[in-house]
Amino acid sequence: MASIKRVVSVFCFLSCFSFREMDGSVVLKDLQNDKLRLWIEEVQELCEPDQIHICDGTEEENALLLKEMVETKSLIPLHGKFRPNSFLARSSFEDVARVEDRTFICSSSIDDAGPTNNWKDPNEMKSLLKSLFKGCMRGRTMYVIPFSMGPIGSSIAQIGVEITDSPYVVCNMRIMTRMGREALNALKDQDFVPCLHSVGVPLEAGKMDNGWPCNPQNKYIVHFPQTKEIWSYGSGYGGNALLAKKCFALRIASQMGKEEGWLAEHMLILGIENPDGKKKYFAAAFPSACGKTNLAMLQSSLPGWKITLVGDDIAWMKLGEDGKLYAINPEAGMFGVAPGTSFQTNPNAMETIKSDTIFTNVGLTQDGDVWWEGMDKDPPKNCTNWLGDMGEAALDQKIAHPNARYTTPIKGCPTVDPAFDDPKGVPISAILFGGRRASVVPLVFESKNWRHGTFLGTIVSSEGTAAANGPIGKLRHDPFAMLPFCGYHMGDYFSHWLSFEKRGDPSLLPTVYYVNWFLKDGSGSFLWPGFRENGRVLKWIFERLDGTASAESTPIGNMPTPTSLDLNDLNLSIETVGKLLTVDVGAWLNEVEELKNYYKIFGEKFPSEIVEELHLLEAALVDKNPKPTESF
Ligand code: TSX
Ligand code: MN
Repeated sequence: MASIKRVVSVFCFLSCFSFREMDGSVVLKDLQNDKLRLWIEEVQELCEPDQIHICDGTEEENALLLKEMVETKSLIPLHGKFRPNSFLARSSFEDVARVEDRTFICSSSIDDAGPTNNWKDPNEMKSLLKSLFKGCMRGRTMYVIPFSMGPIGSSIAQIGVEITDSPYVVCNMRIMTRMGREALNALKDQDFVPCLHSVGVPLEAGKMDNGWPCNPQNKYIVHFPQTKEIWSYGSGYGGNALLAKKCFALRIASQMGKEEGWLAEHMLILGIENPDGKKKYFAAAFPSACGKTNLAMLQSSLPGWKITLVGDDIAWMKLGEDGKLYAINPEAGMFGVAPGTSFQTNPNAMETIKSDTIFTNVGLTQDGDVWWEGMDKDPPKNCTNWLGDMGEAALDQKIAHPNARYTTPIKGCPTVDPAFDDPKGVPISAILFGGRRASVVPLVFESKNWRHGTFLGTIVSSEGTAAANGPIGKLRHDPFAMLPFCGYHMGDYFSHWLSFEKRGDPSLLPTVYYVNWFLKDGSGSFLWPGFRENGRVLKWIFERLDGTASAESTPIGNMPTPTSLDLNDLNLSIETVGKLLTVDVGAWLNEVEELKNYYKIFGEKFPSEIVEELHLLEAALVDKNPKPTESF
């Protein structure tokens, strides 16, 4: 049932058009939640929209919004034969990615935001935002989107409500979250996280919009961790506008987790079943451009080993009554990077995005299909690029923007895990950290205990590629892959992780592993085939947890013995295997110095336990070092 409702008495085509379908729709006076009703009224008064639409999440509502966006040229419908129920959006060239320098954590004290966040005084920021938002929705519809992060009714789930003036945001939020009447019903009189968003472009009477309104000079992505509010202005793109994702599910939720004793993490969740039908769940955190989404949807090369998808980006984890750590994926969709996605790198993603997908900033083929770099060899003839140009004008330009995206329902993935909707969540047996390292970090090693595992989270770092993470080859630290996403001081975040050792029986906590698919030989070739073959590393981890795979203790942790890691049919030379599974003591001693230096940025709040772990590592390395380095 479409839920278009005129709250303000302004004549409007949209509300008139759908009048007959309004009977069952959600209207303001129906809202049981006082905070929600008052907040909507407050925002209406501030933003002065022409009308209000409370979203019910139905097919009909979605179809109506999509139809409208096609009519206003905000969306291009793709060819029904190749991509049924799928659309292409082209953003402004000035609005193509998250904007970290315009992202703020407004805790009352600067010390609560820490050295890795931009901080502004919450009162000053609030008044600045109020002046920006004043009248910002004139000429537009204000959409109210109730959503649940996680299976509705789960004790780990949370409710949020996003108010936005972007119909693109509504349709994306419908894929990314459990959105609409069900979430509203679950809210009852409980608290929720208010997420206010505007593209920051009031529409003058009689004026038509361009396809992607935004306000590039005035972008603000603002979080109030104490009061659990999000205000976002000026951008319509991804993490800046779909406020349920990075803003709520990571920045605000990390603060909630600290207060309430749980974890909101930038992690995929996968299920892994061995040939005997025994099943475990792993969570994994990687910095960008390490193939996290590819791992989440992996098809293992090993016969009988089945990997299933619970989540590709975010995990919320809480201790269960049995003392184990349970995870839910708070999201319902994937907002994945399109370039590089192919039937070779991620066949399950390619299957998932065959229908019911919104593409943003990819190329458009002559026959109404999508294309991006890395999908196959050459672009089809006369392919329109992400800016809408073709031929002469498009020379020198990539077909797809490097940060082009697909928004697609997780349920459309052929390997979605049966427990995806389970309100209990899934018990996590292993947590994997990793990064892109051409040297130093071996293929896989195992932590000795929770504290050492937490230390491994703090040392996560990745080398820049042409596509991401700054200068090519330069090491960028990204502890827990949470650097841009922790809503409070990262020193306190490390302490919060350490605290789990004391919250219950530490032997029931997941075991932490560190992996690196990106080791290179002297000539710059990758030593490990990666992709489907990573299933072999997952198998070793699985069997370590079961006590059936052996390991050798090293200064950095436990590593596979040569025969415990299944390398059958890989044809790797003994030399290559040696390089993949060696601890380069000298290189690790340099790494220790690098870490000592890096840790300085966290100042007073850096936990002494992690310093101790670093010293233990150093001592173990020195013990093994055949030729002491100059510092000794
Ligand atoms: O996603 C990747 N994974 C994880 C897969 C589950 N990528 C792509 C990274 C960019 C997002 C990888 N790239 C992986 C990997 O395991 N490994 C590599 C490096 C690599 C690249 C190409 C080959 C091998 C390794 N190709 C051949 O050897 C033919
Ligand atoms: Mn992410």
